[in-house]
Amino acid sequence: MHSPSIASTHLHTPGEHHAEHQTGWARWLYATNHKDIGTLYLWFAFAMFITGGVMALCIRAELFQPGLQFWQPEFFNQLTTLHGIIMVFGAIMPAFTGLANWMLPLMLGAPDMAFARMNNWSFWLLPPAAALLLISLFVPGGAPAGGWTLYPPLSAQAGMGMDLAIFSIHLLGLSSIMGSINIITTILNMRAPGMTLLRMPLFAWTSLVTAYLLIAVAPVLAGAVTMLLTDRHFGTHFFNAAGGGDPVLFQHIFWFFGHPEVYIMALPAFGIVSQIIPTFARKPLFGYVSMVYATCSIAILSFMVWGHHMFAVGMPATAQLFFMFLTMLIAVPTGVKVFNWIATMWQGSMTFETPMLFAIGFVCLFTVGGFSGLVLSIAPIDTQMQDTYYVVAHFHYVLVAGALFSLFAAVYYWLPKWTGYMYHEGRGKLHFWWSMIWFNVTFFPMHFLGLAGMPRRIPDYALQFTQFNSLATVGAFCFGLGQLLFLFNVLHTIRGGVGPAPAQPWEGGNTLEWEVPSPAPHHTWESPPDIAMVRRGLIAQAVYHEGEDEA
Ligand code: HEM
Ligand SMILES: [Cu+2]
Repeated sequence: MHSPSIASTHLHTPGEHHAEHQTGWARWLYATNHKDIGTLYLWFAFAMFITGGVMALCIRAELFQPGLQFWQPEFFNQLTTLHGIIMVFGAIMPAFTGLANWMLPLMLGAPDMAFARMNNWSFWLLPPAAALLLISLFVPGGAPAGGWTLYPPLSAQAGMGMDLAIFSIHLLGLSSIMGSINIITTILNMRAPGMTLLRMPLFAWTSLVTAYLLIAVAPVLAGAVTMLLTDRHFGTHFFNAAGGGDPVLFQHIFWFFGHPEVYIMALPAFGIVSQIIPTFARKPLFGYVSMVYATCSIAILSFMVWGHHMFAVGMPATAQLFFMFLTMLIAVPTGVKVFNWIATMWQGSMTFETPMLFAIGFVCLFTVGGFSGLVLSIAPIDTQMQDTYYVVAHFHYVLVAGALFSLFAAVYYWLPKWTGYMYHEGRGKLHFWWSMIWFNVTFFPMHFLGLAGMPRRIPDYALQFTQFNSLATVGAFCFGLGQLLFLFNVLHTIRGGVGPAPAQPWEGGNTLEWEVPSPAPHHTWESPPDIAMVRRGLIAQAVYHEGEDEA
């Protein structure tokens, strides 16, 4: 990809050119190329997904039968806590950042992320953070066991594993903030000429809004855990009632972070699905601008609903009503999105390759999770359901069927671009159907368990909950096994798959990443794509009307 303008737009010292051709470990340690860093993020996230997944299976193994079979209750609580923290901060969030790194410059026509060296730091903070979390298993007192929400007084009294977790969260927060600065700057400053904000691919929009959310709330979490740290070691009493503090204050601060956090895991998924459905429906995304507004409305509303996690701590009825109605209001922009996805498919020439299957699976199952969320938002119902398995069912429909399925969709969608090879379609579909079936076998019964009153975060339970628990455990082990097929599919593709992929393997994809060869060369868009190319894609996305002037 050499063009005469390189010398003028791209100031290289000769030494830097050498750095770009580094191989072996140095290539990854000193990586500044957005594609290499994206790859690092994605593999890290996958390793964490397996780690957190093994913990989930340890939990489910214990819950196969009533009574204690495998773990002491203390260790069971460490398992649930670490599983939650690792999945949220180690698997889902880094995977989305990895995708943003890989795809944003390609989709926007930029040569790289705005701050390539900071990008390297954003990634390399993650492995030490993960190490701190895992080391906590081996210190006196063990890993944190107060749940991923780290509520005091449990978290205030825990052993030094909690301190390791707090430092780990500090590192993860730093990484997220740097990653977000990079994403925002890249999107705002490095788009190809002709691509105005309201003509960007939707994945860029959701990445932008997500990055703003992260910059707003990562410091809030950092503050909460720092206050916890000073309570534990430096004699403050923020959350200690005996010293005039209030444990409920922690909940307010935590959930002011925590609720936007769930959208940090959901919005990028919306963006991915909004790329994939138009491609395989061979139709432009229905209601592009309303999708952008819905994304922004969801982000803004997400700051005003944290109290729905605290209905049961005791709050005035007026506050309950406030949080209840605002929570329900989020169903409106979310409904707009679901409507638009369906309208995009409506009368489209659909085909059902693996990415499309995962995307449609996402829409169906995320809607189930959305409805159970709506149920929980009703304050008088939530006082019954709080801390039962209904909640566990709800958020796994949103996080596994939502975030994780959209990630699978994204991997299959862009794998040809990343590796230069096509994956095996039959095995991709097998991975989808296997995951779809066993996911539901695992988590659907949890609704019934919750409605029947089974509490979450317990290693043992009353006899009447046995059948549904055994079923859920069988489902979880089968689901877990199926993910080995995913790993196999990816490795098989990297090693040649079923053959070389063309630049544009999908008939209906119009965004800029399909204009570069497969695999995407190490350097792309060293000079921006020409305006005709940008416009061609935009017209196909129907966000550009011919005759409009370039702004
Ligand atoms: C797909 C396989 C998975 C299985 C079988 C699974 C299973 C479980 C189980 C059994 C619990 C404990 C519930 C309790 O006792 O309270 C749990 C908690 C949790 N899971 Fe998962 N999970 C899976 C994936 C995920 C993913 C992908 C996420 C993504 C964010 C996630 C996030 C959480 C969170 C936040 C908790 C709460 C932890 C806590 O209570 O502190 N899980 N999961
Ligand atoms: Cu919430």
